[in-house]
Amino acid sequence: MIWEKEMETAGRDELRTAQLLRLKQVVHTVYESVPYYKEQFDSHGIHPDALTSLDDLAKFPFTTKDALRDNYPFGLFAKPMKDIIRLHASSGTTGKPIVVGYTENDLQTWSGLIARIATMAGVTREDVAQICFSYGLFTGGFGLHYGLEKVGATVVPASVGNTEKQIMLIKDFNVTVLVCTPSYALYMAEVAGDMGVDPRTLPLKTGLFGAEPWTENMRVQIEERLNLVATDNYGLSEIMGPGVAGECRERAGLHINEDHFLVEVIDPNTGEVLPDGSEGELVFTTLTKEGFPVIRYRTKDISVINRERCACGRTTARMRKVSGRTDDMLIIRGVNVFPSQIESVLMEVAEVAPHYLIVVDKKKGYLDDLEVHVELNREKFTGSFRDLEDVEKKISRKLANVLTVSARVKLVEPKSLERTMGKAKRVIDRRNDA
Ligand code: DLL
Repeated sequence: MIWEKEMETAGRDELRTAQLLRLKQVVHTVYESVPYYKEQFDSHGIHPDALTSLDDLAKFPFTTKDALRDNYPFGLFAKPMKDIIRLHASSGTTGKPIVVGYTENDLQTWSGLIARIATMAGVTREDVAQICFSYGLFTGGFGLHYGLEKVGATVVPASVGNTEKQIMLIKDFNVTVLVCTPSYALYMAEVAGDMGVDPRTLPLKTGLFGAEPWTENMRVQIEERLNLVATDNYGLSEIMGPGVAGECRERAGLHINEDHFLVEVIDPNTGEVLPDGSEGELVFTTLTKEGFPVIRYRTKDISVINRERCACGRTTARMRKVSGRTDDMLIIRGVNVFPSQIESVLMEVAEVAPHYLIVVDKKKGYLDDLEVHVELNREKFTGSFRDLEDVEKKISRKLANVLTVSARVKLVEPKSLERTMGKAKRVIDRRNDA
């Protein structure tokens, strides 16, 4: 089923016409109602009237996280506070968060877009959906909540924490859709096992996973352990929260809700707009947001755009699964290394479990040292101490092949690495510690 068939299957020309109309409006709105944008556009010598085609957007300046932070808390809102009926904030661990505001129309739009991505993933009103994202300033809990209600699914607002109880609810309420981060899904499978419940026997059918990067190999692990179809969905607070893009059952890229979010891919170093099919940084412009419209927001997320029609019938652009962030990239002895490359290798090794931590340090005070901690999988590893070394060496070799830089592998006890219920922390970089 397609939630908003007319929009999701519109011809490209029709879509572009609608986008242009909305884009013209939003650049005018921010110019007139948000002093920051007026100042930015003026200093770049560009006026909203200069936008006559979608390509003209490239002439407008980018908006960065710093700009949002500098205007904390409400400086970039385009509506007076009396029209803002909800606030959320991004999950920054340091400094001030980014605060986002929604008007009543924004919330309506948001739940409609979540309804789209949930429907794409195969959710219907017959489903019981357990939302294990935190309900609070984070956009995950409330965002998915209202959209799933709109679809007509029975929503279980379980939030995060008390994982044993979560498992009990899944069983007792006959929950068919699990909504959380992929890393929490894996943790749930583990906790179920500890409780003596075979996670494969849980009633779950579909996973709506998002809010953090995860590889295709991680997907295989989750599906195998939980016996469900795992789908990916993407979003960010600055643009809306979840609901920016999601996978259909083809799982051949995430459909971007392009009639609401205009996407560009840029070279992160030069800022140049790249053609479809090129890997680069995603940049989004909101087309319909009233409370907090954003022009050319640099996400730092790395992906590739494909605008071919999907086998599911939808015509919206698809983004490849996010492979990482420009600021996630580790430079190890001059070589660029992405955590997703490491994850991909680890997930293919039977003797280890899908829980890992990347530790980067400086050896002898100057030499970058990459160490990968990964948990042993007791079910698959039955060998002796000597064999452990062989497994470590095998993984090291595979990593060296993929990364072109050497990494030490340290097998650690099962369940010894920290588990998170939200976004997993995969990297500890100690190089700049005093
Ligand atoms: O994580 C919104 C969200 C909630 C999306 C629930 C999906 C489900 P933020 O906390 O602002 O918002 O974090 C946004 O998380 O820029 C990406 O780096 C990352 N991210 C989000 N979804 C995905 C995904 C929410 N599916 C930041 N794959 C984004 C990879 C993702 N990274």
